[in-house]
Amino acid sequence: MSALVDKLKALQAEAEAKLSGLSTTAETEAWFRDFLGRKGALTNALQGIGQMPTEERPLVGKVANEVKVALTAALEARQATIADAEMEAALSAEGIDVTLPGRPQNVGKIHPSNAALRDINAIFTQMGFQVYDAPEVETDEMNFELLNMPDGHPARDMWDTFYTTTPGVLLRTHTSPGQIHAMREYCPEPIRVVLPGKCFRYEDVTARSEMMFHQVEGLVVGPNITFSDLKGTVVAFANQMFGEGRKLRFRKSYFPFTEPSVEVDVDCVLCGGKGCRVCKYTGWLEIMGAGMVNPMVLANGGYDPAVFSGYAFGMGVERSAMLKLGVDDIRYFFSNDVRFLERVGA
Ligand code: 2NM
Repeated sequence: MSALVDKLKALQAEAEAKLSGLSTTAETEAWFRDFLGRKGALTNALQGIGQMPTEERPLVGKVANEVKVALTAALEARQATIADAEMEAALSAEGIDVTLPGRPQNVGKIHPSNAALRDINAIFTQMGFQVYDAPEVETDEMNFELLNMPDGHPARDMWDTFYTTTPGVLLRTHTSPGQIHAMREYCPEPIRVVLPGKCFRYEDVTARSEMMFHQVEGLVVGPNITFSDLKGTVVAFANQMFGEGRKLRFRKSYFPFTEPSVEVDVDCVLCGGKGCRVCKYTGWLEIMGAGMVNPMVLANGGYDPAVFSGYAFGMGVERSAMLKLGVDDIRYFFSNDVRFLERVGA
């Protein structure tokens, strides 16, 4: 065994001992220069190889290479450990833990009233209806008189009304006054309009009635509009809104602005008509009122009732949404409880 081999082994042991005591990247760079660099200890030690007997040279060369490989690997391992430690130290000094998961952003949902309004509007606009926007603050004339309910008409009792301090000005009790606006704007052209929006009624708030709610009314006026048109349109709507294959029932009813008038029922979406708590064991759910527009109302809208006829319908948006979503209390819609939106929002 040559003395040079011993020297190389000793050099390796010394270098490894020093390396394990290092704690900064700068120190490992100095260590590299001292031991493995071009003017380092290893190169230095091999300077004497030229004077060695030829047969000993391969062994020394092999050992020198092994030492170099071992020290290079040890250096890399030490540098990795130090880099980790330096990163840890920097992170804790900054006080930011980049491995913490982000805080989830609350994503909003569409209010179920608005989702139902959009659904209803979409169904009717695809059938050629236009959406007509009308005021929420109205006159007694628009809300009642022109809809065939002069002052003192008993049908006014169907709507307990919010009056303002200005005589003759009120919050609309239905979107029907908007129909007068639409007719007057477009007559004598035929029209197909839907009127979505808020309505206000002075009522005791219960699970079934709020004092503010949304309605969608529809109106079609033309030269040959019949009850068959009304029926076909309502059937098409109900199948899209509540599911294909729905059964409908038209019951005679009364509204001051239509004649004849009907109430429209759909077979209960929950029990399929067998009878359950929601349909009060009748198998039917009431979804809208409708009828042929009273000639007086057509005339008030500017149309000649001898030439024009029309049908109209009206439905409660929250009512429809409750049936669709299985919500049993209308007060959830306007109580601003975010859990309701999370559960049934769209
Ligand atoms: C309903 C039911 C039946 C209706 C009628 C009219 C107008 F102005 F054209 F005559 N607008 N809305 C109507 C008819 C509304 O809601 C339950």
